[in-house]
Amino acid sequence: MKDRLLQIEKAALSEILSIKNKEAALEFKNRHLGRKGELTSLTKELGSIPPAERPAVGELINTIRGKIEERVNHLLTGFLNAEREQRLRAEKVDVTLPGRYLPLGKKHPITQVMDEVVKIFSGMGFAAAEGPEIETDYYNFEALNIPKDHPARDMQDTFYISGDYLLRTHTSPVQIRVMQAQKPPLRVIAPGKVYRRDSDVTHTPMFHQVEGFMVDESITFGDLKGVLSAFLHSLFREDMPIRFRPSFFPFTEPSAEVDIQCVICNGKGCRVCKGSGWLEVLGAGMIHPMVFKAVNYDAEKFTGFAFGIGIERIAMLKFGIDDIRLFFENDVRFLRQF
Ligand code: FA5
Repeated sequence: MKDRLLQIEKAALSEILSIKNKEAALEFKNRHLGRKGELTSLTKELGSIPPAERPAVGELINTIRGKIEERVNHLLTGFLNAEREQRLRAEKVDVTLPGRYLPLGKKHPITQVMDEVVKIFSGMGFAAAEGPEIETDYYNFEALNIPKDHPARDMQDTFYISGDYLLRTHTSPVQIRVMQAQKPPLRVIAPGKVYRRDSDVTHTPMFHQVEGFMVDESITFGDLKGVLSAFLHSLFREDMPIRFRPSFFPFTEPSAEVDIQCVICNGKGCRVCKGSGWLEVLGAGMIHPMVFKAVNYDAEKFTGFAFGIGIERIAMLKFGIDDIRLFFENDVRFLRQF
């Protein structure tokens, strides 16, 4: 038994010298020191030798086990250290390398203009409201004094869905929804998407409007002019010439359209303003008594004005864009300029 043990020791210690990596070291350790290893089975055989020899043999087994264990653990530590060092070297960050360029996203030009318009009106005390894009005939037309078969329905080519439902053609139905829910005094703006069967260089089937209205006991056309002039001068420039022109909307009386001097030719007359020197930017007027009737407001007591701004139109003028469809093609070469 003693000879066998010394032989095992010799073989194991010489094998250790040829171990080249962690896997081989683990396999070696398991084979010699594991539960099924040679030394373990010899320990089990201790019972078959004379009792007097057992302590000495037992001690020898432990000494050999200890020696092998110490050598192989030393080897393993070396492999593990080398492995860690290699990993750290691979993870090393070169802080002197130039950074990777991540292009910054920006707000769409229409959103930029929309935000600016809302900000100017918020500054004048207007609160924002919203309404649904799928509307009923009642809110989009009827309550706004446009009964069925009224020729004014032709002013806005409508996308009908089914039955009474349609895609709203303007943000004016939000006037009705807000006035049904709240009592004057009111100062509200309602930004949102609207839809019409329309498509050319100044019209798209989906576009954005900002509705605005103010209702109280003594609101006059002078207030309308004051608020809209202040708005346009703030949005464009302080000395921008503007004009109010008589117009017609079934839900306002009197009605007006507001023009600004053509930003392309500065009023001299060009292709964009069709030689007039002026560009229309919004519709407005004093809220019609029939609209107040629809929301149960006392038209003898309250007056108010309302307006609707076409945001794409404003964006075209602000940025000098001559085809509205560019805003919706999502060509990043175009969008990157804003
Ligand atoms: C209206 O939609 C009225 N609701 C505005 C209003 C509100 C008047 C409150 C009085 C009181 P109009 O159809 O003119 O009006 O449209 C308003 C603006 O939307 C136009 O001046 C124009 O700038 C813009 N617009 C109209 N159709 C299109 C379209 N297809 N594409 C892009 N912009 C459009």
